[in-house]
Amino acid sequence: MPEQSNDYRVVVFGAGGVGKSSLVIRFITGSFRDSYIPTIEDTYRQVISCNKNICTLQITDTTGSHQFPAMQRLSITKGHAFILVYSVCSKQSLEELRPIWSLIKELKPNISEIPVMLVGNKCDESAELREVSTSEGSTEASLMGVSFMETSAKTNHNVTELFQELLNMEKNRSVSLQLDGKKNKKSKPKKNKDVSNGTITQEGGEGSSGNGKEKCHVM
Ligand SMILES: Nc1nc2c(ncn2[C@@H]2O[C@H](COP(=O)(O)OP(=O)(O)O)[C@@H](O)[C@H]2O)c(=O)[nH]1
Ligand SMILES: [Mg+2]
Repeated sequence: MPEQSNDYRVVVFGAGGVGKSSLVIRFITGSFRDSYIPTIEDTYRQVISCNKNICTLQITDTTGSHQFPAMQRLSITKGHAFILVYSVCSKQSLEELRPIWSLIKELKPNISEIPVMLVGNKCDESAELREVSTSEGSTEASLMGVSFMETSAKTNHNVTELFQELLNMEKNRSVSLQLDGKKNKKSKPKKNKDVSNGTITQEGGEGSSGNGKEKCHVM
């Protein structure tokens, strides 16, 4: 059987210093740090639920360099979705995404079915520091045939949206983050099961996506 495991694996690529770790940490923990700690490769996990199944959103934060090609190939092979990050303050960081994008296309023959987001991070930075305009970023994404978004891990702009959009692009399974659409904390006593702070919500409920595919929620 081809593995359609309980894991949904997202891999984050980009040059060193563009804010990959900051984006992932912001998404997972809600915090931001100003210091720069070079990453080799870290994987963060977030429990989500797919209908009645518990599954894991695995986010792999990679190193910016090409020091570990074997690791890079492995992450690509295992990845279900990709985030390609550059800094809007560095044109070079956008250019540096080219080789990894070529490698992704080489290793994923069905690339058109795979969610990929080109992300211009650090959009909070002042206009003078910008080297890549929003329209340049967006044009680049169209040329690549992928989606585009500008983010700031620092101000938390578009961070959740980034992951949400990416999962919304998945066509083979219906994975989506529903962080705000549902008040699944403790606020609303639910008719059905509602495993308190873990909050497994099972019914398709309000935003039911239509085509009868599974719906996944963050827990
Ligand atoms: N202004 C600004 N700085 C950021 C942002 N994201 C990350 N940084 C800073 O950029 C540096 C590199 O971030 P890091 O996440 O370690 O980059 P990585 O090498 O791509 O993982 C750190 O000093 C961060 O504080 C952002 O959205 N805006
Ligand atoms: Mg890092």
